[in-house]
Amino acid sequence: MNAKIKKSAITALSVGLVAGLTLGVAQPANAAGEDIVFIQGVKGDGFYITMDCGIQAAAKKAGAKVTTVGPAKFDATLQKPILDSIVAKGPDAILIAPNDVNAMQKPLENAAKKGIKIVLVDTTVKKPKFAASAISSNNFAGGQEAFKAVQKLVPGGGDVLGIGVKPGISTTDARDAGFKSAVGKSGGKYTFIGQEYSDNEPAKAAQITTAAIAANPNLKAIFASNLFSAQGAATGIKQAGKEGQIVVIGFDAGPDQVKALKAGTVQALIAQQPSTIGTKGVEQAIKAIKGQKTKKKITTGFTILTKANVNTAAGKKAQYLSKCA
Ligand code: T6T
Repeated sequence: MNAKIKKSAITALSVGLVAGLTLGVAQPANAAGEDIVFIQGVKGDGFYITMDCGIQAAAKKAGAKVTTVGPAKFDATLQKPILDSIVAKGPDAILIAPNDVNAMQKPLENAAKKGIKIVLVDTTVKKPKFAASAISSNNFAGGQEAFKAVQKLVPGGGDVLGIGVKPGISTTDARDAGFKSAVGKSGGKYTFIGQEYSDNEPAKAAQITTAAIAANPNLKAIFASNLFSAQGAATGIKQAGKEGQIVVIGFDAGPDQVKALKAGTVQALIAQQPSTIGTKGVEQAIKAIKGQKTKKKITTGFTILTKANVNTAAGKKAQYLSKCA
């Protein structure tokens, strides 16, 4: 029995006693279906938009209601008050992509203590034990994949640079670590010249890119570990006139990134499966609400998009949406 049904059962009990009536079966307050809230990592991001499409489709199928909210920036100081206000309303479950591994730990733990089922979608926190389920890509492996793409595209070796988002985001930190570790194990042909952070601002990623190109004549490849960083890296490459000479591998496959791939500014995109993450998130949340066994950890896959497969059926299916179909 979830917290809301418990609440309504108590209400029914007290109303029945006061009125001196025979008690019937208590109806849950949410008789129309489970009441779930999806808190995105950030609003307006093709990754979370696509995830929301999967969430809404799964909710419709299950007869549940999902309300979607999110902070204007990928920033825990903006996401925490949103979480607090949602928790105060007492939904049955929350699907959330926490903005920071530390800052969102306690607020989420407290929400779970109140009986709200928590499902982590995409990002996680330091100790996710309280969560009914955590669903994400294997982000470390994604970073390693990115380096494999570099090896194929630049077999002669050279300097490579990482552009992440900011320390404390589980996903991008893991991708950055996976990439760096793969460079380290590659036998010395490639030099990792540093990890930069875009703060999720394409303009900052562009600036980092042009500055790195100016300072490193042997720069051969850039790994940009999320959508906005990759978008900015592509802009920087264009501004420096280095299309095709410096390889860019971007994580995610938003419409803008796909355009850059087709134009030859970016050479490979690692597309995640946000819609599947969302669908599975709803499924696990409903199981948790019903008191059924959940899967503590679910890992979803990738599609590596290049010019060669971007227009195939599989390539098209892997691309993110700017709105639900
Ligand atoms: O890469 C995705 C997501 O997986 C990550 O946690 C944050 O950035 C994105 O939303 C893309 O912008």
